[in-house]
Amino acid sequence: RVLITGGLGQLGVGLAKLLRKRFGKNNVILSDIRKPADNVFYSGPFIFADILDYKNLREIVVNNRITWLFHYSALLSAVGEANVPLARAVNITGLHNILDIAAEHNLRLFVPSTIGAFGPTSPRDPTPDLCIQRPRTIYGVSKVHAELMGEYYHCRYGLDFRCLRYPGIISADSQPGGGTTDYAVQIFHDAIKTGKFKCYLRPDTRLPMMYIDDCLKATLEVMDAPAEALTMRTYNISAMSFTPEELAQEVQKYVPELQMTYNVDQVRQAIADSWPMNFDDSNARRDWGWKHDYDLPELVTTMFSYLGSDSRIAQAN
Ligand code: VAH
Repeated sequence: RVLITGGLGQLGVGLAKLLRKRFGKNNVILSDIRKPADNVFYSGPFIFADILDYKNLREIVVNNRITWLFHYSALLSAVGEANVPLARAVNITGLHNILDIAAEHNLRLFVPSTIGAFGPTSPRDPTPDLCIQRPRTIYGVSKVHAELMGEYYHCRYGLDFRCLRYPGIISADSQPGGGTTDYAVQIFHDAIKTGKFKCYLRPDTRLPMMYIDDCLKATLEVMDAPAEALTMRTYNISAMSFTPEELAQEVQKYVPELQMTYNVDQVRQAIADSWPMNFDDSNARRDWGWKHDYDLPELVTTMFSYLGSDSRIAQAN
């Protein structure tokens, strides 16, 4: 049985859909500290759980005979900077709870890391798997901690810990949770709704990005990989890198009237400027045959095929 923490976030619902196809609807349990919309209950089991409640988590794992755990509970980069004490509690103490339970009950544990686990002193173009990691956000610090602790528990206690560093993830049917890359999702909705988009990053800010289907595919592949194939426990995965300007040009192929304006948010610009520009994921491609399917044109085509590209403006005129 599978448990997904932080299951109501941008990635959890899509991951549950994929896993339920594979393992059966009732063998994949979503949990989160938020009350879900009714339809979430219809698509499979949901349990309200606080990642800081160790005893309750342990009961959930034992009573539901959990064998795989995907740990998505976290405060992302921008929201974490706005509430460091909560980010430290959820991203670090919450992670400790999960590590102890996973080691105690011999779970296969997936914890996502991020391009945000690197900082201004890391090589940025490209950023390899192994290099200096001195991130400047509580989110990044907590994710480096998760990588180091997961690898320690793997070496010391034999925990089957697996970790992928995600780029900014773009999805059509779910909202990102307060990160720095969220603009790349919002632009699609605003282009269709109003034909206007105000971007909080400079036009030339290059960041690694990935379509959600590639992200979920990589996550399942690394969890399925035979242990002997994994020369590492934490891998970069990459698909594309783009700037707001490049994304806008691609979006304007569908919404020509899109007006892009820039209203830079210094906090998120500083975070983005400290992150990788391009990701080197050669280890993942070598060890378990990782390869992405969606480049920028395919991403934009897929997003508009999902959201519909006949902008309200065109309809209104
Ligand atoms: C964020 N979307 O912006 C998340 C992610 C790679 C970025 O970690 O914080």
